[in-house]
Amino acid sequence: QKTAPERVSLIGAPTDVGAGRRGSSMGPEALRVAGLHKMLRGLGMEVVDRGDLIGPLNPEEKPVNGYRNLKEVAAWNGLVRDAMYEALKDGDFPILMGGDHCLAVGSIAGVAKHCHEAGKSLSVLWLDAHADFNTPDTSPSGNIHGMPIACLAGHGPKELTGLGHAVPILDPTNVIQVGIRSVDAAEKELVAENGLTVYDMRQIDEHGMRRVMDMALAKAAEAGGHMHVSFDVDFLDPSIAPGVPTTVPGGPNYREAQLCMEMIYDSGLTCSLDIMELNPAFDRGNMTAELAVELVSSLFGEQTLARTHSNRKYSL
Ligand code: NNH
Ligand code: MN
Ligand code: MN
Ligand code: MN
Repeated sequence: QKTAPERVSLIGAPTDVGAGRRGSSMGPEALRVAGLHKMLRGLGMEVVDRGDLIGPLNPEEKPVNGYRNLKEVAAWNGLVRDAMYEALKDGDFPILMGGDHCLAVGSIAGVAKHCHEAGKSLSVLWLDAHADFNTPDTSPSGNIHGMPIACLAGHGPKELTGLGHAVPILDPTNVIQVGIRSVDAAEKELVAENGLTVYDMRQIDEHGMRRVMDMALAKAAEAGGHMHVSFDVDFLDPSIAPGVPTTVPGGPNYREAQLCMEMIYDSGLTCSLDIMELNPAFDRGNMTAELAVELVSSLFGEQTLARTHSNRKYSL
């Protein structure tokens, strides 16, 4: 039976420099208020809240050469990279509390450096409405939260592609996306060319979440080693998760999302997590943060009844 990690480190990155609409800078505190720490402790883990990183304020610039706030995005990502790497070095399971999704570059750069030194391979499970594979040539907005996977795969400004132990930081064929339903026209070609594995909403509709997650986790298991989960809260249907800056209708409902998280736990593959894009300025009360905490509890093994056969072995 897969057990939860012994110690979890929470890392707050209160910034929205990568987004077009402000407010994800309030995400870390909303997750604390929703009881993330208490939930994890209740599941038997030791929890260390490392507090919030302190980076530059949002200058609210217009895009320059296709990038909005690039200097500040790079500074935040350097801080996030170092914090994730340090937590893993201390033997902890790190949870990055974002912050907008541009910070996945630094988060995954820190994880990749750790994996490189430990001789472990790395796969990334990307739960999102968006593919986040834009470059300045394809981005409709210049917002870097739409570009992190492209940057990790080596397509982007050197300030970001160079943040890791190597270029590219991550092999895009080790990225598995679930929940996708908004990809910009020119972004589609890049996603196909770079060999990501993408399970869009149509596949969830046709096969169901169960089958999609079986396939997604089998792919991650094949890569072996360390699986990083990057959870963009806009993955969820806006009817249950309004507190994000860029809602897209037609996302996973409560039950589909919960099954997704339960199956991630069952796989026993996860070694680090991002909870991203939560934006209290668009929330009703704190309902989206509370839902995120509830879903993350499933990812860490909370279940209705003790299951004796829950630890599936995923293979292709
Ligand atoms: N694809 C759009 C863009 O690049 C939106 C990206 N927004 C996100 N991504 N929230 O997760 O501007
Ligand atoms: Mn998204
Ligand atoms: Mn995203
Ligand atoms: Mn988003």
